[in-house]
Amino acid sequence: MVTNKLTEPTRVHWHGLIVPNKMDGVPAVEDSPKIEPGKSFTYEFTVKQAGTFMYHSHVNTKKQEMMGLGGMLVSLPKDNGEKVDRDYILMTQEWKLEKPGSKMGMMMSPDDYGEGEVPPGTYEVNPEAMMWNIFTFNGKQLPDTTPLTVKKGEKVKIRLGNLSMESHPIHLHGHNATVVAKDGVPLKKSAQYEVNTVNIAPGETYDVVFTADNTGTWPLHCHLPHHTAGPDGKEGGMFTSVKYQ
Ligand SMILES: [Cu+2]
Repeated sequence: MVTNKLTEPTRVHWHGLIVPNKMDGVPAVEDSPKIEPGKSFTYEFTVKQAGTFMYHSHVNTKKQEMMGLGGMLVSLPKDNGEKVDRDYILMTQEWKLEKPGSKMGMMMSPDDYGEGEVPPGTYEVNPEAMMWNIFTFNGKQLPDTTPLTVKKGEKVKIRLGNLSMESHPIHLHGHNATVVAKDGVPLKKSAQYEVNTVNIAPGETYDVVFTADNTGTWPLHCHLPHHTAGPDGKEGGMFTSVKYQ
């Protein structure tokens, strides 16, 4: 059941899941009711797919989705599928935090904080932005992202998803990983391929699997330099690490 505590209608879309039309959550074009403020709606459907999916608002998306109304959704087969030792999720998002007193607009003004320039504090998220100054994995930026811990010899899965406005080429140091699924669809063995960078377009999910065979602490980050800008020229933003215990 979803209860709408916003001041405007909303609806949840189950991104990548094949559900009855009424449950799909796009009231502008489907027979799929809006949830009005203060009202609730119970979604009912049978999940027949196993894999990595997402969910997000599909009403006034440029505001609601871009202010964070979304997340990732994993469905496991009854036998839990192919065994891995670690199963991690990384979801990419972008935000524009407003400098107090600045005039909110879609674009950056010279007075705005740029990437890596937002001092610690509490800010309004600009709901209309088309340019961003904070880039996050699971809602956190370096140094507050949580390293993905592994032990030597383990098989590690990372489920990558993108609910932002831009593509993010996610790059892993020290290992190659095999892309085993895209958009919740398992790839046949003959279609799987090895990478150390996977470019995730908005709306895509990728499952990659690698063997932890190279001890150390290895960066895992977006390869767009402006998305990993931190204060004083340090690394920040969409940046975490694979850390051997
Ligand atoms: Cu990026």
